[in-house]
Amino acid sequence: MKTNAPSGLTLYTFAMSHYSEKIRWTLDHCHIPYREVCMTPVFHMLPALRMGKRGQTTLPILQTPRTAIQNSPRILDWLLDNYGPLDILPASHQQAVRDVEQRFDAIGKDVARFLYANSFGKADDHILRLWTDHASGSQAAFLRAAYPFVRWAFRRKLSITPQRAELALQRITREINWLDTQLTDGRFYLVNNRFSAADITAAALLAPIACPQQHPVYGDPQFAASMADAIKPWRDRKALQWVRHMYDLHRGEFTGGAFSPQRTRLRA
Ligand SMILES: N[C@@H](CCC(=O)N[C@@H](CS)C(=O)NCC(=O)O)C(=O)O
Repeated sequence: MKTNAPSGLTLYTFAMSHYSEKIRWTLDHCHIPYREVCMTPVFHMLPALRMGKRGQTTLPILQTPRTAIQNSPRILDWLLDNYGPLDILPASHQQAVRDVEQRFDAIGKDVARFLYANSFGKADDHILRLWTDHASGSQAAFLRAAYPFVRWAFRRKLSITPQRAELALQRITREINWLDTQLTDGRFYLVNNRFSAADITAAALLAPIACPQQHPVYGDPQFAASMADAIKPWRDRKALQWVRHMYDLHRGEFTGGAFSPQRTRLRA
């Protein structure tokens, strides 16, 4: 790690965001100190626009002493430039790692679509609870009152229609098939037989489906139970077992301070 690396990093996330988990895991694994701020949907929009300066409202955003970086691949680039070399982004296999990263980043929206399509409006819809977990009292009250409208707006923003949900299912299945195929030759890690950002990205992006017990949101038995029927066709696939195994072996502690150690350790 570079000795002149900047300190004072703040990672803005949603607790349930799989792209946020990719960066959170990277920081934890690389022992880069940071503070995590879990934002509340809707209330994240203005701060994200202001910090990101790219006309986009997505999280994660990494706030550094000098700048703010939005978009997880750009955050990895910045971490490599400022804290490199990083064992998870080896120079010798950089392109192969980034190719796998891109592949799983590309289904992130499909995973979100699948998740919301199978949660919104169901009797055991946990989304409001998850969205308000880190909210202030007034934010939670607003979201509770406005939930039907926010849910509608969210469906529109993510294009959650029966057709798009079906397409999402097909695209996720394609990547699960790909991952299964990679693993049939007996390999354990996706690139160069070593744990890398390729494994972190694949596992983090599939965590909402694999429900690894260490995950502060998707490891929640209540959440897993609410998604059990939807996830059933994939649950025991080699690819998803591999995701849970990556969490078992490499997830380690959540050091950003947003989740109580008790909450994450209980399931570890
Ligand atoms: N390409 C982005 C995608 C991030 C993304 O889609 N984040 C979602 C949460 S998983 C988000 O912030 N959605 C809220 C919004 O777009 O306002 C990345 O890799 O960081």
